[in-house]
Amino acid sequence: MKKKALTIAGSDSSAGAGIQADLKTFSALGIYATTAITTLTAQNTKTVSDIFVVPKKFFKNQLETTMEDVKPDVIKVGVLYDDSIIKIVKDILMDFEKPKIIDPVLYSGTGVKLLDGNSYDSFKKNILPFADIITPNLKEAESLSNTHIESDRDLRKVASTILDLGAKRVVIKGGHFKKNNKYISDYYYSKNSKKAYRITNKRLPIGETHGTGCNFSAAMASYIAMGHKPENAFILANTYVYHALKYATKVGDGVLVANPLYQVYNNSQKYQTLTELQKCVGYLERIDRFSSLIPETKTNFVYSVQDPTNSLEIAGVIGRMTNYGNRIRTPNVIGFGASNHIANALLIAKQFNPILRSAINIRYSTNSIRICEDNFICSSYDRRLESEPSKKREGSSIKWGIKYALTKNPGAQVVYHDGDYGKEPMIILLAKSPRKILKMILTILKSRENS
Ligand code: PXL
Repeated sequence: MKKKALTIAGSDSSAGAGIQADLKTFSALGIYATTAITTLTAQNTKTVSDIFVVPKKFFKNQLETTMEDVKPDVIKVGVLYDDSIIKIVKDILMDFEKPKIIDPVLYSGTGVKLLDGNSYDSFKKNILPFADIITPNLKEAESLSNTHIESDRDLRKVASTILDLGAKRVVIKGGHFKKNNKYISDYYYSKNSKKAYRITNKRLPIGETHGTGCNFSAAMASYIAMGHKPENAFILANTYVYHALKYATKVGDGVLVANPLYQVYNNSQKYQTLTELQKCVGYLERIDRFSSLIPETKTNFVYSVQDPTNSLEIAGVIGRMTNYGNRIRTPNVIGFGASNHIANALLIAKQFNPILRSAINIRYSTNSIRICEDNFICSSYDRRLESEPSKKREGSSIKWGIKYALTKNPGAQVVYHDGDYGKEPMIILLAKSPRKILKMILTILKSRENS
């Protein structure tokens, strides 16, 4: 049965943090999440302009009605805002025997108070002791322990104060340490085992972000619900958030927001890309006389994810397609990063025409060129014009050539060159999808039949 979580937290109308971030993370990690909303915030990536605390009676009703039917495997607690909410949550935590992850949210990423100053003591007394894991950032750890943190040497003492207040484990997120540092560490301390762990990542050059803490604690809660040990959940959640931050997005004029759905989108797009290319390679194998279009240096056929950052995000045929009598043979294995040349050609072409996602190289002949010129937008380059240093750089000729040809004609669907000393001439077809490439190939073969 699917694992379930309950998140007790505030709504962030800009959807980078709070309930909205929690739902994205729980869903991305395959956990069904229910919600009990403590506060509604009116906010954007620059500020929180208003906060509405959900009336006590209604808040309680959300919790009771939801939990009576949908029984969570883990509870995650975020913004509580004031004592009226704290008391109700305390009663729920007291009776809940499964893991409880507490994110002691005191301020928004933009610096606005999310726990009323008069309610700190109540939070420490009524909520903190129920934490199986509590996840403060440096500022929150300072407030909870009444200790100023100067360097990471202070952390053990701070952690032990927080553990003495009743939490079983504490994860201190060190993201705000020494702003210029190249690295960021997160620290894990456990009361029972007396063990401590530290994970260090390279600091990403993205400045302040919004929603990181919520995504981290929701990821911890997800991995705990799946049955991971707390120290493993710490490692997994750290990796998860690192990716969410690496692909943080700018949705407004203020801070960036984390992108907890990055891996979901990326994996699903990669799967679609692979299966579609595989299908089209299968069709190509069945096209009569396609073998006559395979050049001496053989063919690669590539399909890229929507916005590839490098050739590893472009699928191709591992080992290239070869002609074999009048048929073709492909190893029939498609993989990301399988092509260097054609993938690089596509990457350059995308700079001129971003809708392009697929490419193939075929044998050069004057007949094929004539057909292409009659049917498609074409451009060409002369390899003899490439500078000597560029020629010497491995793999750079094709990049230079595509750039040259597309500068002349950015809408080109076909780019060709007629070779150089010891270099085979070549035609490259470019299109939105591998299916469009197949159509172009059928056009070329059919026209050759008729000529
Ligand atoms: O990131 C902490 C946080 C939690 N919950 C809500 C928030 C924020 C930060 O802005 O708005 C609702």
